[in-house]
Parts: sequence; C-alpha cells; structure tokens
Amino acid sequence: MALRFLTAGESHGPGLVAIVEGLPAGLPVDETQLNHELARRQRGLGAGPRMRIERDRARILAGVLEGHTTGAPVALYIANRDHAKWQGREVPPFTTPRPGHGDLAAVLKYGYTDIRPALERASARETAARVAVGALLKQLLARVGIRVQGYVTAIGPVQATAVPEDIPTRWARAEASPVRCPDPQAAAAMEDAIRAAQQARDTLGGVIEVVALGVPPGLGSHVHWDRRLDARLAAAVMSIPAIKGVALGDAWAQARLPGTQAHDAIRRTGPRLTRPTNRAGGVEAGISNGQPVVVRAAMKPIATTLTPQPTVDLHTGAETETRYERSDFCPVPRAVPVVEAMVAFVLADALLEKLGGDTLAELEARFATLRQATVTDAALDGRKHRFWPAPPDQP
Ligand code: EPS
Repeated sequence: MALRFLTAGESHGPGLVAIVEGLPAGLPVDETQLNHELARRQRGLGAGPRMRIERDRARILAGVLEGHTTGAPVALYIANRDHAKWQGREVPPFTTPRPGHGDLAAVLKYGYTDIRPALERASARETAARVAVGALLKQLLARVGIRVQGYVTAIGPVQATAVPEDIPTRWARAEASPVRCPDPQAAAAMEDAIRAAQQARDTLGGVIEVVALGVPPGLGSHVHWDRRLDARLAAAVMSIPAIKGVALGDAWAQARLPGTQAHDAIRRTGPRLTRPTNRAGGVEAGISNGQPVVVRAAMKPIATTLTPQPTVDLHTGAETETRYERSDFCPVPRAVPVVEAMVAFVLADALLEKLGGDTLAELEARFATLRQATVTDAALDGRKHRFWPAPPDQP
C-alpha cells in the first residue's frame, strides 16, 4: 500500500479529522474544489434536517505549504456545527438498538451500557472526512487525466433505464438532478418514491454507479489476492456505512449468462485493440485493462425509521419498539461522492504503488512514460501491433 488514510471523530462531537499519508510533494491543492466536494455530499433529495445545520468546510492543518503538498501527511479538520447544541447538555440514555444499525453489534462487542458511543462513530457523518480525502486524491488523479465521478441508477423499486452512453453526459445530468440520476424520467419517479417513503414514515435504499475514466492498464495484479484491483475496490466501497453489495461492471447480470455472452470481445480497428463492450467494468484478473472502471454499490435503506421497529430495551430486557431522533430518509444521492472518494483512494493508491515518485513531477513523468510504453486505451500504440513494449534490443 502506497497511500493510507485515517479518520477520527464522532457525529455530534466537535468535529472530524482525517490524515492522508503518501501523497507526493508538489501537488497543488485547490481548497475551493475540496469544499465543493463536501457541499456535493450535503445535497440531495431525502437528506435529513441535520444537513440544514451543517456547512461542511475542510480546514487544512498540515502537509500543505503555499498551496502545495510537501510530501508530509496532510491533516484535515471539518467542524460539526451541531456540536454546539449538545455542549453542557445531559444526553438521555439510548438503550433501544435499531435493527440494521450498528447499535446492538457494537454494544455486544464493546460492552457499552449505553448505545451512544456506538451510534456516534457508526454514523455516516464520518463520510464527510472521506469525501475531503477523496477530493485531494481526485486532484492527484486529474494530473494524469483520470476522472472519477458517479450517479444513481436505482432508488427503491425505481430503476434508471435511459442512461446516456457518454459518461461525462451522465455525470453532468446527474449533478443537475436532485436525486443524482442521469435518466430524467426515472429521476422524476425516484423523487416521487422518496417523498412517498417519507410520507409513509419509511426509508429507501438504492444503487450507485461510479465510473473512472482514463485509468491506464496495469493497476493492481492477478498474482496475489490482496493485490487484485477489483478486490481492493470492493473492500473500500463496502466499508461505507449502509453499503451491503459491490459489483464490478455487469457482475450480477453476468452470473445469469452463458460464457459466450458474458465477456468483452477483443477486436482490432487498425492498429488499435478495441473492446466493444465493458461488461467486466474495466478490470480483468484483478488488473485494470484500459477500459473505464465501473463500480456499482447497493445501499440498504437507512435503519433509523420514523415508524418504530421491534427491539429489546437493553436496560430492562423488555421487548419494545425503537425510538426516533432524526435521520435521512434516503441518503443514496448524497452517498455518490462518498463512493467516488473510496474509488479515487484505491486508484490513487494503485497508481502510486505502480509508479511511485516523491514529487508530482516524478509521478507525471513516469505516467507519460507508461502511456508511451504500455498499450493504453486498449490501443496498440501504432507500433507493429505489439501488446507489450519491445525489449531494449528490438527498436
Ligand atoms: C446518521 C444520522 C443523522 C445523519 C448522519 C448519519 O445524523 P443526526 O443523528 O445528527 O441527525 O444526518 O449523517 C450526517 C450527519 C452526515 O453528515 O452525513 C446516522 O445515524 O448514521
């Protein structure tokens, strides 16, 4: 692993902290872009009242001098505005675990007598820190032409069907939609579904798709399980609260097809290798293959529901019902930038692992060499239809 990050912070504590280690020196840091990403995570139909309180902004505490990374760990801080409301207040005991939340499992594990510490850290508030980290990594990836962005393809029972072919068009349409869906008709139905769920005092989950363009072939490796890019993407995305399923490309549809219909033909147009389809989602045998990397994530409906659910009071032992404080109704549109952040992290990590470089200039030069030497974009580079760079003795 070339890159790592840690986060700390509770949902209603003073704030969130992230430390990113392994960024090369000399990366210009655009704070406006960083805060733009944080604002994207706050927006979306189905957000709860907390998002009207917070105004997430990242303060850079370390690792950046005169607008550029120094190569030292970058530390970020995001304040919780809601914290002021809790200061000096007696917090009532919370003893009724919500089915589907981390409440019960964390109490069993850590022996808490009150659920509060469990829910404070299990809360998706922590994902603000991940988005701030992801914004830095997107800025790094953009230096070598890699772009990572996503959209919503399903909310509850509503599925997007008319998604434009062109990926940047999908991204642009999604950003203009309150549910981040690039299919306008499905988006309208998703809005209705979220409002109906809210009225029914219920919550909805959905499916998010993130696409990375410009990923060179050769990230990750088939040679060992923990180097496989698909496995690393799945683990990173699955670590997001409420994500319960991750797939690369058309994995779920592929499972129901015969082999002759499930894969991506290898063809040639002039000197270029082409892949007319991308069912594999840009990764074969744990290695990026030069196609867009497509990651799909299934988000369960949020566990905190206005309608009570059956539970047991951990203090009295009596069967009872959950109680409601406050929550999102459908966090799926807001979770898109979080999935983007985790995908950006894995790609940046795999890129730095492959190319290294203490400075951005070194990384950029090595990337230029890779582009020249490798068969990028599934192309044969115009050089005698080779799949691999010629050995030094063969010009
Ligand atoms: C969350 C519950 C809600 C969400 C929170 C995640 O917080 P609160 O209990 O303060 O209303 O708003 O998400 C965020 C605060 C955020 O920034 O995304 C939960 O229980 O997971």
